[in-house]
Amino acid sequence: MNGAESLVRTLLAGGVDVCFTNPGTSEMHFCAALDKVEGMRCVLGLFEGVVTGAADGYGRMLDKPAATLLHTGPGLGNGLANLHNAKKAHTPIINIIGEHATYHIQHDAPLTADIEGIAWPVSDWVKTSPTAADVAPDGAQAIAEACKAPGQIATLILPADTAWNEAKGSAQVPKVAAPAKVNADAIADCAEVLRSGEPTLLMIGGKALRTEALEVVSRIANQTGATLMTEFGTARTQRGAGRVTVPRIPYIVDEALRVTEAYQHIVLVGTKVPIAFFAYPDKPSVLIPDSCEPHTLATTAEDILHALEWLADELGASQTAPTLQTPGRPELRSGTLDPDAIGAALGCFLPENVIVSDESLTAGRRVAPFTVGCPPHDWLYGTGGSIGRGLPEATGAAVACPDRKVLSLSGDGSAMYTVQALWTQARENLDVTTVIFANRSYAILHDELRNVGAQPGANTQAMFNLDRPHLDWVAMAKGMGVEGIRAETAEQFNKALETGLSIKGPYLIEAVLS
Ligand SMILES: Cc1ncc(C[n+]2csc(CCOP(=O)(O)OP(=O)(O)O)c2C)c(N)n1
Repeated sequence: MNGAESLVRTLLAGGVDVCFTNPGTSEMHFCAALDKVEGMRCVLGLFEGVVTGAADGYGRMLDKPAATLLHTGPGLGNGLANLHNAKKAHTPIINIIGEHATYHIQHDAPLTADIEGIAWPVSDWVKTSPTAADVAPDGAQAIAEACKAPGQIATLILPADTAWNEAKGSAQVPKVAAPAKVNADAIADCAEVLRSGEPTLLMIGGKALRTEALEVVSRIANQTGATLMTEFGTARTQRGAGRVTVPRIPYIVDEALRVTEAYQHIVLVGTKVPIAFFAYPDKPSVLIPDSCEPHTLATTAEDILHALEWLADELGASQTAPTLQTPGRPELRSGTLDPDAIGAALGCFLPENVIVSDESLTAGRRVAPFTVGCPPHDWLYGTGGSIGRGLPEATGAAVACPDRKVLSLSGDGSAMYTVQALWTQARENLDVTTVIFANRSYAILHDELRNVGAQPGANTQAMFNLDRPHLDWVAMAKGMGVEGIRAETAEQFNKALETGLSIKGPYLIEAVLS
């Protein structure tokens, strides 16, 4: 068997059976091996940002890595933004990057590039396999690295001759250590703070946002009087009726500061001290007052559930009742189609177990609260601030969870970065309903211009408005094989959403906002 086949066999034996791909010539032996060995589902993305974003969505939902297959430095480069998002989300991913044959690199052919240099900033582990015999053990190591807590990006670079030369066979994945347990000092410190009666904010992120951990967090808060809040960009939050609802810290600096000013302590669980998305003149970067003392219970890489249960035990909170969300759906709206009308419709129709991929930005900030009382579901937010995440992420989540409906909420600006994801959804017949918030602008940038104290002018209007011409989302969806409809009133949107959520397969709604 050649190196490529040894890698495919290693991946499959290691439980990696989905490959989001956009290949080229240097990956041909790997492609051939994917035909020769059965068992890998290969999902084509028509731009590498779709490939890497889909791998992010897949890994967030299954807590296990998919592989990506990308073509040399430029292909990897096209996928960087969503690898950046995935790294911030601690999503496990294995990138396989084709490279020229080892002896060809010296000649500086057109596609020769510093692939390791491109890979490192968005990877936790990078290796170029030197020979065919190394490919399988390196692949096995890549799986182990990706699976290390809290989830890592492993990038394996495969020179073409290491793929076509003779190899020794597949390799076994080394044992991956379980997440480290927190030490007794962290428990004692946080217990003391929470017992003190001094105003304390319990800030949670990462795996603390899964149902079981959330219940323990709520027991602790109810026992001690601490206030609960989540980080702003959460990779995956389990929410809805019967689960614990926790508000997010606001995006706007002044609003966040107003929320945190009352606290003397902040206890951190799977997150860091909250930091402003951007710096602004005369505003702080850190979103807690100087007088507020941080205490870390558990980092993202540590065993968060274990730490919370230990702390609850220490505080005598193990039997305290958690506060669980009561079920409830809002009334449908009529008339003007604004974010509240969209929120009400989502709250009215959201099906049980749906996965919501949210890149709705300015409009979406008002939408999520309408859905807290809906049946249990997962909500995926942006973690890395790089837009063009939503449509690919929804695509990957749908591949990961074929029995669950996926609802993709996206700003029109964000959706245009990786619109090709719709084609993958059509080709794979993925059960994704996409809602485009067509405000026909980069609305957030209008706000940010005011936030930095500048005045709008002709050039900022030209840079921030998506008019001249208007984007025709229904036509674009149709061109990629996805049925779509435009809604301009609340009534039209309500009907379109009900339709989209009731059919199985991709569907797009262009919500033209007033
Ligand atoms: C890769 C990348 N490029 C550019 C930006 C800057 N940026 C942030 S939000 C935004 C516009 C988003 O527009 P849209 O999705 O329509 O949402 P809206 O602001 O209208 O709510 C841009 C260009 C970014 N965050 N990431």
